[in-house]
Amino acid sequence: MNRFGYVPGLSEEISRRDFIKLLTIAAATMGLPVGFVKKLEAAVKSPTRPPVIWLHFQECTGCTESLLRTSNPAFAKLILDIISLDYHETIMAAAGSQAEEVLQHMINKHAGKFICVVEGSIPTKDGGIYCQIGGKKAVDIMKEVAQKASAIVAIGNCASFGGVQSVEPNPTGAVGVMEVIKDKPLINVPGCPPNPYNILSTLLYVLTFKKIPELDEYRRPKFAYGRRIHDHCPRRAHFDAGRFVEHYGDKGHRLGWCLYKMGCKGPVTYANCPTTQFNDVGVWPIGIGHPCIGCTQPKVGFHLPVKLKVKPQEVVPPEQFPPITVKEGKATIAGVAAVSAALGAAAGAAGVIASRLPDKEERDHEGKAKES
Ligand code: FSX
Ligand code: SF4
Ligand code: F3S
Repeated sequence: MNRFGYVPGLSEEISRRDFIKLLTIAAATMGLPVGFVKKLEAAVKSPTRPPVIWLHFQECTGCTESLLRTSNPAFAKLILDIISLDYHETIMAAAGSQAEEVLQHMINKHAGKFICVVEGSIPTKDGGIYCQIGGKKAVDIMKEVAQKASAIVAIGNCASFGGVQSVEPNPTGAVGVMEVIKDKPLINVPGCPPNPYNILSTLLYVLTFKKIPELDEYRRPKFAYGRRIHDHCPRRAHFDAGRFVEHYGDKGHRLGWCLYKMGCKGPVTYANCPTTQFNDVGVWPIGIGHPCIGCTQPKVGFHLPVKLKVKPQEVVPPEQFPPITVKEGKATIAGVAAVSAALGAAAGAAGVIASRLPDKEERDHEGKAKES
């Protein structure tokens, strides 16, 4: 059965070079040494690919779209190659009652063995009547499919935490899958949309190691969501030095200064966006001059006003200190602007500390900086 409609690029073969490149990026995303690429390759080429049933509920389908329309068509092919995609409403040819039959057939055929990938939130208000497919409530479909699944991967902020639909007054009572399904291994891969490499790496991890990766308190894989954006943001030096964008298009904006005053949620959001970035062309929200809205973080993305300034959670000490010199009673850092840009948080943090210290403290600080 040809299950898929036309998806640009999917008919093309992946070159060996592209294949190894993608696996290498996935290994790096998981924090695995390059030696693991061979292990990932063996898992991808294994004849026993895990069956996957992919469900859609309240969402914009941006998660699937961003996955399939990546600038690298080999990526979509790889992700569809590593799994045996047996049901996916967006790209399968079947529709209507034929689609419902396929779903029933697949969950029974692969009972206890398939991975259920979910996109979209689940409405729970008024008995769940606000999202129905083929006359069945989303919440009932979810429970029925989950009961026979071996594990669930909730992708996107919607499926993970309720998404934009769950913002107060949350008219449909939208929740993430983990609020409805409590008795199955469940991984959240949030983002709006999630980074395709995080989806690929999560699926590859499960496939290769036959277990779910280490998760944080929100069930996110730690390899992708273990670091706060603010702690590895390339604009961090500007935050520490007190150089902020005040208005879009102002001098600071043009110079790439910190977006904190524009409501950046990087100080309370955990994700690998600064390092993994999107679309193979090195872009991500902060990189193109927009504050992070916290799309990977529960109760942050969509819940907090975009312009709201968040309270940084803790001060993380800089990893390096530039040399401090005292000129006319004022502490300065040699070439602070250039050094800040090169060293990131470290130089900027030392800069802002130094500019506020009285003379004696300046000297003490200088001494400590030299010792460390
Ligand atoms: Fe939500 Fe995904 Fe945002 Fe859209 O499926 S995470 S609204 S990108 O599409 O669920
Ligand atoms: Fe980067 Fe935002 Fe933190 Fe500024 S506030 S350093 S832009 S994460
Ligand atoms: Fe989302 Fe912020 Fe990353 S908005 S894509 S978590 S930079």
